[in-house]
Amino acid sequence: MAAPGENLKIDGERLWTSIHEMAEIGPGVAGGNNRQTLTDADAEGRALFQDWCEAAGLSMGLDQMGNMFARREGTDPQALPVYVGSHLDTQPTGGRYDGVLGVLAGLEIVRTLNDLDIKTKHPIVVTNWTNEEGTRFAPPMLSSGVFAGMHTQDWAYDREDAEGKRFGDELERIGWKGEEEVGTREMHAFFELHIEQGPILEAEGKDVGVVTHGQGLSWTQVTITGKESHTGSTPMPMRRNAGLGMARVLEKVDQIAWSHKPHAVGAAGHIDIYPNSRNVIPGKAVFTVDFRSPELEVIQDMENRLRAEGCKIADDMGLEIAFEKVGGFDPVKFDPDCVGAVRRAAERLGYSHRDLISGAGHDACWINRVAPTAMVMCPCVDGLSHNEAEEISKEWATAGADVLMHAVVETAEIVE
Ligand code: HGY
Ligand code: MN
Ligand code: MN
Repeated sequence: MAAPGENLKIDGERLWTSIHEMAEIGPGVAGGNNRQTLTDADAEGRALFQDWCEAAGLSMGLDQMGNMFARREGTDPQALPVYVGSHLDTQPTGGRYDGVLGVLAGLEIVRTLNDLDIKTKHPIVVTNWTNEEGTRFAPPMLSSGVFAGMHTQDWAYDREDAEGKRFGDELERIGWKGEEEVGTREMHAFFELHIEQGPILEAEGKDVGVVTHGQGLSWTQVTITGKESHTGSTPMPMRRNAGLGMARVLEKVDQIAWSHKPHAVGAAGHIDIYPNSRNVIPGKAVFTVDFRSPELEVIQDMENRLRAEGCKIADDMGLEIAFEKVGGFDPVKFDPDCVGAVRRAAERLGYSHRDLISGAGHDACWINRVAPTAMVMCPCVDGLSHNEAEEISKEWATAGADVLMHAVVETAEIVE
């Protein structure tokens, strides 16, 4: 396949402007974003994205999980499209670039090809996957997971947020539930640009990450039950303190992850304590343990040790403990041909680059099960993400989008 010329570049200024226009929707309280999935802010962001796609001459498809597919025709309508995208939903204290960079870089590719009147044999489809973050409705990558056949749609529709609202009802309420059956689309390939959300690229002074693998993820929700009682008048030996039990389990989570250094990681980001009153011994603690590793057997070992150690701690303290697997996916090896297209693009464009294992989960991790898939990453300042202070440079965004475009256009086959 003919490779695009090294002078084929996106319009970095236009991409940067679009990213910051999107960032005005669902603002956080500290300069980032709170555009959680299936909120009114998510609906507003989707509408803006749709407007931009239509202005770029794209036709929008919408499936029953709210996944958005904006199509640019190819010269061969029978050819399977090359998909490119990410997610527009954010964490409650999210940054402006996590997910958004990948969706809007896909749109920027189309805008650039339109400007230069470049045609490709395969259609190109810019994608927004619903609920990648999994913070309001667990698990993460929910809708790309349904698309890839990892979850049933009914199960996804029944996921509930902290207020007991159902995913299916909220999708209906915001008016972004489509007619199209989920997962029927066939892809020639899928590419996703994402910020690294880790420190490696910046520390090594590299412009681009060529993502060869994604580490696996395991989310176990733990419920510890003790007995609510007065913090003043209950003698220490009589206490059944669920909060203390949680603290001891979380100390074990840290030790388990460290025991698999340097790659494994473990922590709990979601923690609810009941009744959360200053003078009541906690009767219940509910928290989600997030374990990750590039090696499946390490993840399995960490899950098993969490259960064994947790039961021991609960028995010693006269507490009850229950475990529920609420999310997870195996480590991912991306498609070598697509990874090669990314690497060749970085070389052709003269961007410094290095192979990378993704520390975070992405929609590409699920789509890799149904189509040849690869990812491009750009650095982020101090490796910080899932924090409103998340920051990247326009140059990093531009380099990542240039590489993404070359990989997409080479795979979609330029028509001279
Ligand atoms: O959890 C993750 O890795 C992703 O950011 N949702
Ligand atoms: Mn993301
Ligand atoms: Mn994220």
